[in-house]
Amino acid sequence: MAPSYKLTYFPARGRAECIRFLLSYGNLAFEDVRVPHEEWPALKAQAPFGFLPMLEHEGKKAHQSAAICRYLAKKVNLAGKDDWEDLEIDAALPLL
Ligand SMILES: N[C@@H](CCC(=O)N[C@@H](CS)C(=O)NCC(=O)O)C(=O)O
Repeated sequence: MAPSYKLTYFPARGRAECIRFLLSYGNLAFEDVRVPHEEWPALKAQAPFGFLPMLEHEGKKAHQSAAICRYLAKKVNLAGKDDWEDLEIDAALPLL
């Protein structure tokens, strides 16, 4: 069966690595698509905001690495236990 998550990014760690970590931590199988830079211009128009990373799941497309990480952190029980801990986690993120 095909993985239910598909992560698309460039052949780099960059803004996708935290997403890869969370998917792997949660044993959530995912297709790890790494678009060669020379192929990107032809695909850019299909990305929701014209940039990567993009996470696809059940026919939906998500963008913005921090938002994707928050979503996955909840899925794999790594989110804060309350709003204050969520704030502290967000504050620890680099500017994205
Ligand atoms: N705020 C976005 C920024 C995404 C972003 O800047 N992506 C860059 C790669 S790190 C990109 O897609 N560059 C190609 C382009 O803009 O055409 C996020 O965190 O996901």
